[in-house]
Amino acid sequence: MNLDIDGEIKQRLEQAKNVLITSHVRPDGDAIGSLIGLGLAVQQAGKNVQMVLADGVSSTFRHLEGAEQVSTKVDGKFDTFITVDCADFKRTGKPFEQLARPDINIDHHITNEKFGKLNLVEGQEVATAAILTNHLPRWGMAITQPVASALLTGIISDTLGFRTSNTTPEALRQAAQLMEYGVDMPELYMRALVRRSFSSTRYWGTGLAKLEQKNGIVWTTLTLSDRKSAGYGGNDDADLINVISSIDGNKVGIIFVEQTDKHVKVSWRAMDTGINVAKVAKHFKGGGHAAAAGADIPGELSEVRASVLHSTRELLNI
Ligand SMILES: [Mn+2]
Repeated sequence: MNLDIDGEIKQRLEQAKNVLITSHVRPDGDAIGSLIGLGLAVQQAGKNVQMVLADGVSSTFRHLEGAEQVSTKVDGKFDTFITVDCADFKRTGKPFEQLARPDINIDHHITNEKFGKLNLVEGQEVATAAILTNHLPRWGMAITQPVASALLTGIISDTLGFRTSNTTPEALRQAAQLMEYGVDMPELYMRALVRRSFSSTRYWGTGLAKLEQKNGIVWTTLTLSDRKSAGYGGNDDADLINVISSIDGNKVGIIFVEQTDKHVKVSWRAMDTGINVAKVAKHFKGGGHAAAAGADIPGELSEVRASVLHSTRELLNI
């Protein structure tokens, strides 16, 4: 029988006994929500599930049921390996460096490299969690309240609360459908997007104090010592990019986050429709979406910043 992608994934999951699921480093709400949503659904179907994230679950998302099961190391045997919300296999991080390519790759990034044996890549969906909302029932997997909470968190996070330009009526219908499972949407919304820790707010302060703008680009830089002095434990921008990209009078927002091993994590946001920042991210071997993209660029902070500002202007004609 010639199966379609849903048929093939369903069959693969039915045969599975021990399932390993992961997502990308510095996981956002969609990475975590998709991982936990799929993980719990597969578990409820009677499989052993290992949910692993190289960087673990940040405190922002630890309220999700299932977050306590997420580990940072692969432990023991598995027969089925799944990645979610991961455009590039290398972005799974260190624990996965020696592993063979995954059996199933589920993602919504237009730059996805289709590195899985089975690839469910839907670039028009607002979140990987939105893909799972549609497909889990087709694989015979039940959406329960904890699964719905995790998936709704993914949709809320990637659409920044339904305000990104790719938000569709379909995304609102998916969210409404997930709410029907008794999910507390305002609470999930507050947790994912509004509530902040004291240290991450201080960290924002250091980034905001260094804000610069030139030629339609607005940017800031966060260093290792900024994190130390703010007492911020993560190695990301604490979503400051979403504040940067709300600053009027610019076309592109960029944030530079210094990393320990001599590289810089760069995030771009397009603030004008018609600008595709994935193009410039791709130039630096990163990826993402037209409106939001990122890359890990080796080198010293000031050099990376100069090169990125130059290429952003040149490649995007701004
Ligand atoms: Mn996503």
